[in-house]
Amino acid sequence: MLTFQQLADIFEKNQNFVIISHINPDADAIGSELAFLKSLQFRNKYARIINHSETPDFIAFLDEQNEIEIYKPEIHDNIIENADIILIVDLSNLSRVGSVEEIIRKSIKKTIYFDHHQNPDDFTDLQIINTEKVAVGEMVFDFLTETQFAPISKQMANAIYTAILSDSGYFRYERTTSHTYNIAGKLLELGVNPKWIFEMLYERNSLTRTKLVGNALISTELHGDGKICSITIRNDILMKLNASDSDVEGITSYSLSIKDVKIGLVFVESENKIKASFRSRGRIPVNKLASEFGGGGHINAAGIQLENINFEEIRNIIINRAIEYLDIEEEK
Ligand SMILES: [Mn+2]
Repeated sequence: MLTFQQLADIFEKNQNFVIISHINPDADAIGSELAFLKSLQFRNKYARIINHSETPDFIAFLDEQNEIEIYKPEIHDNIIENADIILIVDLSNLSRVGSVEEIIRKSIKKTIYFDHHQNPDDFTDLQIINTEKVAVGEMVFDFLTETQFAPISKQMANAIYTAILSDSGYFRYERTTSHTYNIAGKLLELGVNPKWIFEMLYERNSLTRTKLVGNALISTELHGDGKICSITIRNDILMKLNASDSDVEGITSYSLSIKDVKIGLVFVESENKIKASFRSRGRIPVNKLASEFGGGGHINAAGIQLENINFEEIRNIIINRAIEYLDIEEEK
C-alpha cells in the first residue's frame, strides 16, 4: 500500500498519465478522474482520461472541457503503452474496466489503484485502497490537501463534491462521517453551489425517465409480511417508452422507501435478459442472495444478471429465496 506522499512523489517523478475508471461510470468515478486530471495538468503533466463507457448525460457537466475519451484500441493502445503511469480510480478489480482490460494487463507494472471497494485484485502493491471511505472523491480531496499536490479549482471542487454526494447517497449512507461533511463544507468555500449541483443531478430528467419511474412504481408489490418490496419493469414497458438502461438507473432507491421493508428487489427485463438489483437494511446480506444466482455486490447492495431464462419463474424463485433471508435480521 502506498501513502499519499508516496503517490505524490510518483506523480512528481513521471510525466505521462492515463486515468481510467469502470464500465458505466458513476459520479464518483467521473468526479475523481476529473479531479486527478486537473491536478496533474496543474503540475504541467500530460494526462488523459480514457474510459470504456460514455459518461452518463446527467454528470457530463463536470467534464467542462470535454476531455474524457472513450477507449478505441487504434487510438489509445499506443497512448496507454507509452504512458508512465496508469491510474485506476473507483475500482480494484480489473475485470470492471471493460474493453481496456487487455491493454492494461500488459502494463500492470505501472498501474496504480486508487479505490474504496472491498476485495481488490492483489497483484500489485501500487495501490491506495481505503474501504472505510464512503467515496473515492473523499480520498482525492484528502490526497490533494494533505500532500498539497495541487490546489482545488472550482471545477475540481464541483467534481469532488458530486463524487461524494453520489456515493454517499446525499450524505446518508454508512461510512459517511463528520469528515465527509467537513470536506463538503470546504468544497462550498471553494465555490460549489449545492443548489446548482442538485438541479444538474436530479432535476433534468427526461419525460421518458419520469414515465418509466411511474410505471415502475405502479408495479410495486409487497411480500414476506410486507418486509420485502419488489419493483418490476418488463420489456414491453421499456419498448413502449423507448427507454434505455440509463433511464432505469436509480429506481432501486424506491425499493426500500416503504415502511417496514427490509429487502428491496428490482427486476428489469430487457429482451431475453433479467437484471435484478437487491437492497437491504441492517445485516441482511443481499450479496449472498445475489451469489446464489451468480451475482455479487455488498452486504446491503447487490445485483445479478441472467440470460435466457423465464422471467416470471426466476422472479418468483428470487422472491421466495429472499423471504428466507428475513430471518437473519430477526436473529439480532
Ligand atoms: Mn465509489
